[in-house]
Amino acid sequence: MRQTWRWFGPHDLTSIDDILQSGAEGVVSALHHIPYGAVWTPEEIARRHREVGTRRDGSPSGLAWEVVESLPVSEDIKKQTGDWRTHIANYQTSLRHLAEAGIEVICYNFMPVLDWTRTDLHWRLPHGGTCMRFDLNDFAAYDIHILARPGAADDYPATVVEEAARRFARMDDAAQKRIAGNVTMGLPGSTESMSLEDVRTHLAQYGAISPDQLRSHFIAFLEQVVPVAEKLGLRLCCHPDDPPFPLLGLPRIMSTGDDLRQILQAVDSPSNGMTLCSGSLGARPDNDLPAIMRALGDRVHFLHLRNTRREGEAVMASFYEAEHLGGDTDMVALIAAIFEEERRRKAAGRADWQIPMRPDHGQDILDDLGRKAQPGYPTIGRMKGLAELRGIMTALDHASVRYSTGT
Ligand code: CS2
Ligand code: MN
Repeated sequence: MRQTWRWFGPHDLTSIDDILQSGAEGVVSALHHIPYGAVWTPEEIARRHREVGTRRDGSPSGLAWEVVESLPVSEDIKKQTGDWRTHIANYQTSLRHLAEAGIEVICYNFMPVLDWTRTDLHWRLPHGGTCMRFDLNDFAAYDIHILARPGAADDYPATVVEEAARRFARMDDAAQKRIAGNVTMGLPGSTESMSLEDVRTHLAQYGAISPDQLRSHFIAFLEQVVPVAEKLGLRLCCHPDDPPFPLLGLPRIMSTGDDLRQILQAVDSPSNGMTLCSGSLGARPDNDLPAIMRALGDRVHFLHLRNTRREGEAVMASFYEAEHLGGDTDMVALIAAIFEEERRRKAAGRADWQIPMRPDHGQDILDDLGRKAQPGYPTIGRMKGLAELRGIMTALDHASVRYSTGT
């Protein structure tokens, strides 16, 4: 695996100098200031390349921008409305520019309206640090009572509907605003959330789009961009839904191993790949991460390694972001499955045998606390996560060489 680190650009509280100290070998970044649907120009791409390659004192960092996360897919493309055809043409142009700049791995997602969704961005843990949490009862309180989405109560079990009503009754204005803000914070690179009116407008626009229809829009998009990516030698990789179940009545179509398989098969090219995000998929009990890696591994072009702890065995349940080795996903088994895939690729002579990984979110610990980092992206918590993951990688690697029984 190639160890990488997500960097939001010059305003990121974690500097390029800090990233060097994490031991990461490469950088994951995006041009967050360019509006969705617009072209990423060679000049803007070159600027980010230079920023990644330079330390605070002006000397070379030795790091390169290796993975794009994300080249966003516009809401118009997802809904096939407005300028969606132009947006697809612009996407193709951006891919060309990225290929010319030598970047091969391009992550994106196909989640309508929201990216990752949590109810609490700083949930206090027994050890004194904080993490992000999705509380189903709080989320239902937001959906049914704060957003007041018609028919929302039908989407939750009766016990959740009752608890949501109790919680809502105890919330003052500030608490309601906090939850409403947290729920829509997950838009990458943003520190702002959407107003209730914005959310209602977005939901109304998705009104009649079924999961099957969204899937067909997704496939139409892939049919246009994958051949271009293939010609350019790029690897596209779709990030799964986070959390991996429908929210606010919006369709979600990248939540399970079967969902991923369908999309990979629909446009059957090595350039049509996925980002395996263990924290996203792992929030659902019927997703077996090592099994998904073994089944779909040859199309996994990027890895997000983190862990969640579920509270309950229902598909839709509360969870929090656990320590990287401390959640429901067996990280050792998952890394072993990744190594197996890498060995297979290496034996087949594939140039892309080493899959880039990054520690996805981290808990806020020590000096992270009170620092206004992008939620989920504290410096120290992620460094701890990366160090733990690196420990497993080193141990498995070492064991396969030194302690192999030779059988
Ligand atoms: C990321 C996602 O912060 C995160 O949880 O994994 O925001 C991810 O960048 C996008 O969904 C990928 O398009
Ligand atoms: Mn992720």
